[in-house]
Amino acid sequence: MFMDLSGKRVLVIGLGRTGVATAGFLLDKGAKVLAADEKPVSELGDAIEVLDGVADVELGIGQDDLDVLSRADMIVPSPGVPPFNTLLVEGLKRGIPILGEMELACRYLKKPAIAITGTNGKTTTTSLLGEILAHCGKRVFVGGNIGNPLIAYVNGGQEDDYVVLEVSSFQLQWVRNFHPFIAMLLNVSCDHLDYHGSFEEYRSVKERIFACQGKGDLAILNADDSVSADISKRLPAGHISCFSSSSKLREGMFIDGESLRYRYAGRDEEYPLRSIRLKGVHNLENVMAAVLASRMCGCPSEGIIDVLEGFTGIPHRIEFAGRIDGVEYYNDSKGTNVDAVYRALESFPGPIVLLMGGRYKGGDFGILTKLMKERVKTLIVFGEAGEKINSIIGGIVKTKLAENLKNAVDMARDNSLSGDIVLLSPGCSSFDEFKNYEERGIVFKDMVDQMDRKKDQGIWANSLH
Ligand code: UMA
Repeated sequence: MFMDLSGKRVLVIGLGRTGVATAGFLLDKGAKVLAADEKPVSELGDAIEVLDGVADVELGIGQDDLDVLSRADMIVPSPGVPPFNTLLVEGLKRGIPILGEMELACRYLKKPAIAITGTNGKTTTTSLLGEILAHCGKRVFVGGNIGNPLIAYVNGGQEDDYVVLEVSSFQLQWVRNFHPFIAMLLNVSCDHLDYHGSFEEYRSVKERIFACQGKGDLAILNADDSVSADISKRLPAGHISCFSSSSKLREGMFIDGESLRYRYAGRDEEYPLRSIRLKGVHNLENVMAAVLASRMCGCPSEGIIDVLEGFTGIPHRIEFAGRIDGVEYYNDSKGTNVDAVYRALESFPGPIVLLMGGRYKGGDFGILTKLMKERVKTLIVFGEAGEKINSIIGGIVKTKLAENLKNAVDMARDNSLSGDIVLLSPGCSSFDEFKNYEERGIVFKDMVDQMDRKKDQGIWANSLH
């Protein structure tokens, strides 16, 4: 499936992490790169440092520069470039091949891939699985949506035993030949409707993770998820393993009293809940998915338990940010959709001061109503989506409107008492105020840190409660 890229003119759209890595790969293969971005060249940061002045790279192509299409033999859009992008729509009309970065990379991948998708839990499951495999003596590359583009990996020596990939719906948008020998779908709920246009489209894009699997491959699914149940009826994989947090399965993995139980082909193994340090039922689902995959790769259960005992999660996902005057602050900046907020709320009995806001990207906030009534004492909405969230769920509990994250954190401090949880779980993307969810999470943690220091210096001790 290798392609002869030598001398080909390839239009790369988007010059972030993926675009820059893709351009590097293409240049190594002898292609010419036509590099387009919606931002002016002066704002391209890293891309300029790497690509400016390089022979065979044409920079400064705009998003509406349709003339470039007459010179392009192929298009590689970055994951964040939506399918309705003008260059993509017109390129498709003109019959120019469009390959996503994952598609291009998988054609050069020599190592077995394990791919993880789902609306929530992808990053935790990917990191955990990577750690288990490494602990059990396997050489492993962990990449994809988690931050290291696969295209950069396939440009190197590929010396690992396994490639573990977090795969987003954006990365599945333009794949045809992507073939992981283990593919998993953790759950599917409303997300990224601003990109995919409809839930149906989002769901069908997610399903592409399984499309090229065959008899020798394994599909891992969540038995509690109705969308996955539907998908399971038409899977090409020869083996299917399921996990469930709500019912006992004849085969697969499920919660059984104080353990996770794994039953498969006569085997019966237990993973004690007390050895798992991650919070929340949703994380038990992530653990089960990672265990199923790692057992398939030959990792022994003792080695898996060792890792579970030390694994405390990933940054920005219900991450403990500090404790000030008995109030615990949690950073869930990666909770950028409604389902993630639901899962974060499930993880704490309350009382919770909940911070939601950012840029609205669709989703049914109404599903939070019941849990909010039970657990949230104050809702603080902020940013571009603040008014909208307020209009949908604002009346359910005491609600305050903040202009931005900083005001929201100040309000949270003033509205919390010892024993409360302050939870930033925005349910929206960060792009109205920040570069990405990581930056938002770091800013939140810095604010908590500052608060702690001010408290130590007695700066606002008098204004407290
Ligand atoms: N751009 C355009 N036109 C557009 C949109 C973007 O020109 O219509 C340009 C931007 O100006 C920018 C560049 O494209 O210069 C950014 O490209 P990108 O958004 O694809 O971002 P990358 O830096 O390449 O990072 C991507 C993933 N980003 C997205 O999917 C939005 C990263 O996932 C991933 O870690 C990285 O590739 C490596 O694989 C981030 C993410 O937010 C973490 N993912 C979403 C999520 O998890 O919900 C899917």
